[in-house]
Amino acid sequence: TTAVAALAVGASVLFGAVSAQAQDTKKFTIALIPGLTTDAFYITMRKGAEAAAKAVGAELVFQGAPDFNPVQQVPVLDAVIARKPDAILIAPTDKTQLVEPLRKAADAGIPVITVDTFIGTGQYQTGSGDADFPLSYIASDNVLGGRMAARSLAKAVGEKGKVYVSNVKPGISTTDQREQGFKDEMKNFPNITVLDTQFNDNDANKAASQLQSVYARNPDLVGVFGANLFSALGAANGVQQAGQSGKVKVVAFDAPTSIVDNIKGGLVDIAIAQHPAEIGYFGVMAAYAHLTGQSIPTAIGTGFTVMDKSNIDNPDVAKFIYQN
Ligand code: T6T
Repeated sequence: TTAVAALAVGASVLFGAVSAQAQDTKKFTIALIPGLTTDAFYITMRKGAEAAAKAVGAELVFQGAPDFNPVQQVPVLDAVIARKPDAILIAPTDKTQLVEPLRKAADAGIPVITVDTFIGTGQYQTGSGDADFPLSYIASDNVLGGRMAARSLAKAVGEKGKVYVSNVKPGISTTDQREQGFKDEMKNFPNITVLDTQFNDNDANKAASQLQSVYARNPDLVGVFGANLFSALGAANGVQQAGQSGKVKVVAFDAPTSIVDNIKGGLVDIAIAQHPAEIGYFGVMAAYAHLTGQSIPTAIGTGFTVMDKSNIDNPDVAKFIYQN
């Protein structure tokens, strides 16, 4: 009997090992839904996500809409849920409008992690029950980013004069927080007046014409903060079209190659580059950790690199220019 028992133990150890290995080699499918597909920020995020997926042997599915809005994003999300991936990473395009569509994923047992933007308050797993069901939020500190932009712009304009924020639309967590941080920080500069925010709906052409109208109404305009890639690009183009290159200072959020060209050409003073590849990488790693039974942090903060003429050719800085 002892020999039989030993054999049985041996077999169960063996089977245990086999099933553990089978579990280890299960190929997880992780979906990444960006804010929109044709944005160097999300294209770069995808590269980081793919690197992480490769490292853990997961499959990454990248599916998104052509424009940044909930009307287009929700059907993409529904289609992804129908494919039953093991986890969903998503940059929700609206703090409130994506709550119920994402709850469907959570109710279907699909873990949800938000990257870049958040839903609700962005504080997850608190037991509030409203929009706290995502497991983790992986992103830049956007309030801090807005404060950094304000300090840079204040310095560039000699701490006085009229400035404004070129922004996308209210309801997007990232750009709302950048504007918030910017305005809070500007309270430290009593000689700077922050004019009304101009909302461009993520359309660079609209941002450019808004710059020209604001300038026409305020010929003493000294600066503009472009709160995301398209806002910044459009505002910079508007400054150029108004013939004010170098006179109306531009601080840009995000760092596509076009903004880098504008830094080199003197149109843009500073770009605050996010680290989208880092967001994608840690997003996939967090999903994988959860799927393999590890606990994960409810928030992971990623970095910034501030780019200007003086450092843009430094490889340690240039590696954060967004990819196409
Ligand atoms: O600024 C990024 C992103 O952080 C934001 O949520 C939306 O706009 C960008 O994708 C840039 O276009």
